[in-house]
Amino acid sequence: MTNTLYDALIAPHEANGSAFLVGDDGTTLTYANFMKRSAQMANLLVAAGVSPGDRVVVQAPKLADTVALFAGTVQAGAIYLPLNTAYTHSELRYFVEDARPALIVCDTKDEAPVTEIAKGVDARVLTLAGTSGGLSAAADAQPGKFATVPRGPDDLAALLYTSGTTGRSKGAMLSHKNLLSNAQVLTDLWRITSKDRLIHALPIFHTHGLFVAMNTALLAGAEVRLMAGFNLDAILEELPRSTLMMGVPTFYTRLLEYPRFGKSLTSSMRLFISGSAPLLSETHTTFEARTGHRILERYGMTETNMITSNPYEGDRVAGTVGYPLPGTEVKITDPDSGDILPVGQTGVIEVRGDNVFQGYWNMPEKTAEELRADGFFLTGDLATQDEDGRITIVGRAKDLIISGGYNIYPKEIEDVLNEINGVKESAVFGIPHADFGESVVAAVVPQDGTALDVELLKAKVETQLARFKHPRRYIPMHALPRNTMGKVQKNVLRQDFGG
Ligand code: MLC
Ligand code: AMP
Repeated sequence: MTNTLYDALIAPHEANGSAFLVGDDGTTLTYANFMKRSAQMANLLVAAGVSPGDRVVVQAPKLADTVALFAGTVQAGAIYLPLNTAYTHSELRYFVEDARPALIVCDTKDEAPVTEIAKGVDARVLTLAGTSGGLSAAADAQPGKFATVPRGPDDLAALLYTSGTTGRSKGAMLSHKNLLSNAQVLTDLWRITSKDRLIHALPIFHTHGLFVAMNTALLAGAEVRLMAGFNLDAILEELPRSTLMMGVPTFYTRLLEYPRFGKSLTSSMRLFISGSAPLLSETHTTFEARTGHRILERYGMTETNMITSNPYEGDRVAGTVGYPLPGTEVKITDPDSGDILPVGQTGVIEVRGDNVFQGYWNMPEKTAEELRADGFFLTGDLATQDEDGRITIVGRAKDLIISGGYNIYPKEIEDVLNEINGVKESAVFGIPHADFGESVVAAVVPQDGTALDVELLKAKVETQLARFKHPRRYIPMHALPRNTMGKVQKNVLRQDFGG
């Protein structure tokens, strides 16, 4: 019996004694032992009552066992649902109530509130406690073999939540084929092999760190230096014995701030890849001048996996995201009519292919709005395409802020602010930020006759939204700038306060 993703990513490593995951403490997990760990996790999931098709929510630290939990979930035929560790309990409650998982895996420190949330949907809770206790210790006691649950290409492997411009987060349903086809294309395009050693400093609850980085490494049998998070010193130390790095633009601007970062530290490196947010041309050029490496920029989305990439061998042009990936169709269309636009004109990127998701969990109407009947998905990103097919992103049709590679939807923050006593209305927007690319600012209009209590706003926001979404500045205003149609002019706010 087959399990599309497991058979391609994990099963081939049964006799592979090479290093797969190398942790911060130097602990190395070989591929063969990772495969065994996956089986132990799968056995544990079944023992915890997880059946094929069930959702497994994971809001846990970045450890080798968290990666094994992903593999074990796939092997057990269940659906992996990773969540940002920065999400508050209020945010977690929404995801849990929407996805109704059979099991929630969380950090030990969150056990009590998570158990409370889990009660509402009858889910079990297990803690991932690192080297001792919790799920890891329980997995040790499980057999290292598991009868892999059959799953076909169209079965779901993962559910990744992504915020929306108009309301609450939507769960993007990703099938085995969506994930595998993209990993295969990228491994091939970027020439990833078992000789590679990847510096992995990205979180593993998003497409970038989990699928783009981890699935390609698994497919190629590459070594992964698994870092708990972005740690400049650790990266500088690992560069001379590594070949590959994937990061958001913030990674590269931070590396460039280190004066000794240059050719000698990066001489063993084969490839630096950037994505999830626009890489400034200036960063690309400075990076090349300092290291001799041209960063390879690619573009993607949670719903679509990767869509385009600059070439491995051809010209990696700063400020562009390259060409549609093999097997992925891209068209640039008029946002109103949906007609394909002539070369060079700005329109919305639409994408179709095996990489494109199956729709939003429990949201058929939202799915129909964004995923056309002919299979094209509307990304909401604005771009132009050259005569030779190269794509340049020029903006976004969606009201979205990208800070350090995290997507922040202003609407979600405005909804929280507008609910607060004394607030008449608010407008949240992004302004340029040297480290994160963009940072969050809130313009707030108090109710008539009241003064704005910024401390109250901060306190309310804190209980409801993850820290990275918090406005870094609150601007009291008498009224928001509006156009003749009554629409808030965020471009005016960005202009006035972005300096
Ligand atoms: C952390 N903080 C942020 C932030 N990350 N604030 C705004 N934006 C961010 N991205 C805040 C913390 O809350 C804290 O606030 C302070 O900054 C320092 O926290 P930290 O944990 O020390 O930060 P650091 O570890 O340096 O993290 C920064 C980062 C991280 C850039 C390394 O955010 C990161 O790993 N980003 C990658 C996101 C990613 O993987 N995106 C891919 C999405 S998939 P305070 O005030 O309490 O000190 C996708 C599709 C695709 O987009 O194409 O890939
Ligand atoms: P997410 O919803 O987290 O998957 O983020 C996807 C969004 O990130 C895309 O719709 C783009 O707006 C943005 N994005 C990803 N890669 C790039 C890139 N290389 N350049 C510009 N924007 C990007």
